[in-house]
Amino acid sequence: MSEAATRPKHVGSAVRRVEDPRLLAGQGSYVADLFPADALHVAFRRSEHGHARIRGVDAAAAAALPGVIAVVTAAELDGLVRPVRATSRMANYQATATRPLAAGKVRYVGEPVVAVLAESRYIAEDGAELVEIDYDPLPDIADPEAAAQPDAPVLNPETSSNILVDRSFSRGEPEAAMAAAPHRVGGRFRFHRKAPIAMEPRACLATIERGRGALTLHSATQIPGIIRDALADALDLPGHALRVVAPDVGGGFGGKASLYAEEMVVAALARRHGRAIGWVADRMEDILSTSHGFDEIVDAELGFDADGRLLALRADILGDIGAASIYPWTAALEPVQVASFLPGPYRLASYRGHVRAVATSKAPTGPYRGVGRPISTFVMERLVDMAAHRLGLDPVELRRRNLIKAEEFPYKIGSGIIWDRSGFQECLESACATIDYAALRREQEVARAAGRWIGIGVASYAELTGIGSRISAAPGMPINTGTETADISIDSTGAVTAKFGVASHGQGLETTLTQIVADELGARLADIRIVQGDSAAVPHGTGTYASRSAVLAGGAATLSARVVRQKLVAAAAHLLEASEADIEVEEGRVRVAGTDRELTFREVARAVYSEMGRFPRDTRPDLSASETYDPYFGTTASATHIAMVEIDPGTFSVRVLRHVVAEDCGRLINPMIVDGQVHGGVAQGIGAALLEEVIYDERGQIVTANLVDYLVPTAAEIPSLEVAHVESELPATIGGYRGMGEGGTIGAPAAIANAVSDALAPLGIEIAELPVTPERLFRLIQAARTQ
Ligand code: MCN
Ligand code: SMO
Repeated sequence: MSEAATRPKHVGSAVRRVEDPRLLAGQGSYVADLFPADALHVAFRRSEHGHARIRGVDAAAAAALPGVIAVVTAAELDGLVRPVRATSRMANYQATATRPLAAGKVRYVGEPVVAVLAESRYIAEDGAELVEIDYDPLPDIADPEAAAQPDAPVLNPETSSNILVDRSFSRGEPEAAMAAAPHRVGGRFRFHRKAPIAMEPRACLATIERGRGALTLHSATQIPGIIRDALADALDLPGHALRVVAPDVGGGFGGKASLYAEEMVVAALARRHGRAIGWVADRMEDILSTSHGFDEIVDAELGFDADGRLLALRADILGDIGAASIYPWTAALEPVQVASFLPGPYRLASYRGHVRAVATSKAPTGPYRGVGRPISTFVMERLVDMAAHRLGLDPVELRRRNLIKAEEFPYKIGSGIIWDRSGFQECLESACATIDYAALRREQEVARAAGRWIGIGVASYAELTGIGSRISAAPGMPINTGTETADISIDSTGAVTAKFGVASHGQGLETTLTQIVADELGARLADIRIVQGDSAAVPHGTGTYASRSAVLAGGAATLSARVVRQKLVAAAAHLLEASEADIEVEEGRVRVAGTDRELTFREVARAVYSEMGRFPRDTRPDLSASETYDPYFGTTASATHIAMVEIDPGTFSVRVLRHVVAEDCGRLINPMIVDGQVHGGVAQGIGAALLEEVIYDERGQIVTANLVDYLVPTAAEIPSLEVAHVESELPATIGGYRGMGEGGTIGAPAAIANAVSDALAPLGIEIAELPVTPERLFRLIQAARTQ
């Protein structure tokens, strides 16, 4: 290990975010800021039907509108852009195509059908309204359970049924162990669909380079590398003629982590017209057409003995994945993760999980912060609490008995996932200490005696982060997401540029990657520039999602910086006539240890690049490196959340009074950024627990397509959060980092569901459906009272 890695100077400290002076002063560049004055604008005419055949499109009135350049249907795009397919080697998987525009039929409200190209956004929108589409309504396929029936009408013509994925996991003796278990708890759990509401809606802008004809797509995306590779296929272009840039991006939360039809249309039309063409979603179309998250029905049962030892777990998961597979993740992404992570951080020998992903006439689901794990954690943590309740044990004590202990790692759970050493027990104890659990329970007693509905909820979880090629490549996805590359160089002015394929959209990666490069290279923070979000930065890179960037980009940064440092040391040793072992590098200077003989990076760089005579011809150095990191399996992050809630007996609204998170993300690169990530994640988890729900009616009409009907939490709903960090044992990843960007959203819904159940324990109510809105609570309480 290098000296810098053992004595980090910047890593571990709350370095102020280097991107903030730009972003907070309104100097950021988002896609909508980049439109050249002569850019053409696209507006989409979207389906108003959940499921219908397109009989015909009458574009005459739209085309006649002054300023409209073209009205484009699927047929016109045929030779210009090919559909792409999220392929997979999974058994029982039916692939569907991602098409630029609906062809033949529409499958959900909001699906793009016609693109109108015009001189301005206003004209494009007016034109889109003038398009007449003749529809022939088809049978409703909005209800997931009905859509899963063998005789249900089929939504996607290329599939034989609506079941796009059907998969089972089994380990141990699930049936026998369950039958023999002295106690069982179970139920039917429902987690409703969410929309990832980023501050900036989706947007993209294609420009054509004069002369060469190369295409650059600026997109509000998390995955510029994946979009580049997908569009290279769809448009049949070599990578050097197609660049995808994610400029400043105002949040994504998973909603910007897939390829979208609009990107295909905008790129294809820019090529056809040889002009800059762009599109910016408004809030309503963003809610209609950006991938939704979650949406599962889980029937689950947990078997355990009188000591509270967990023995067997069984679950049937039906994931409503919406109209089709999303590219490149497939329909398996969300529901299969529910099944994969359901056994959680517990010692549990027998598991059987069965998961089906069913297509319905709703917007496709895709990644959403936590992916599957907020649901698996909700279900498992509810079951664990129900078991504690059954045995009259404290929920913390039951967890303490079953959480995997330090000496039991690595531990393979029922779905085959292997947990490496992580602080499961330590997080539980740390959360209890931070919130003073015993005192909190006493406080609850007093409040209960006074008639208040106060509850305390605990939730523990584990997640796999920084996933490497072993897992990402296994199901045969179209693109490897398990590696990242860092290209680092010191230029002839001594400045450091570090280029990455990851794409920060709120995580502060410019800052944290700067910290790592500064430490490993011995450079000053101010000398380093991070280039990210650009497909041209490195030959292969994908982007930022799946809590991977600290591990993968941080690891690659470390590897490359170490090589550059070694080259710098070798060059400086030669210039200073010293041995390499005596050279120190710190704060942008190289020095012979214990002397005042030193050179700045600039002086070394000048010698290396311009004063050629100072080095023998055959040993002339360079000061750059491009290394790739593959963490192979990835590493386990874990946490325990404890929430205290109060239910208003008049309005049935739930207020979160306290929320503590104790988490293990290995070595912290920047504690302030990590805390901020936890805060944001918990806020989204509170939204999922109490407020947010995309609702479609039985005809597939969306009834929550604006921020009046779709409720996101505001500062008023979020308590002041308390976060504790546990560094159990550093994982084997380079740098010892574990990912954590999603964790807040994974733990919070379960903790709150347990807290609400605890508050209502005197009424015998167990929460099995989220969000637990005032209306749902009212009905549950009414039913309990009339029993
Ligand atoms: N970090 C750290 N020390 C660690 C681990 C992480 O300082 N031990 C820092 C990282 O350097 C990075 C941040 O914490 O600055 C998150 O790191 P990581 O866990 O690697 O996650 P990613 O950077 O890959 O971000 C993806 C993750 C996901 S999947 C979603 S969804 C999500 C999230 O990040 N969406 C977000 N956080 C978000 N934050 C904002 N503001 N906006 C979003 O859309
Ligand atoms: S849902 Mo995060 O972009 O993996």
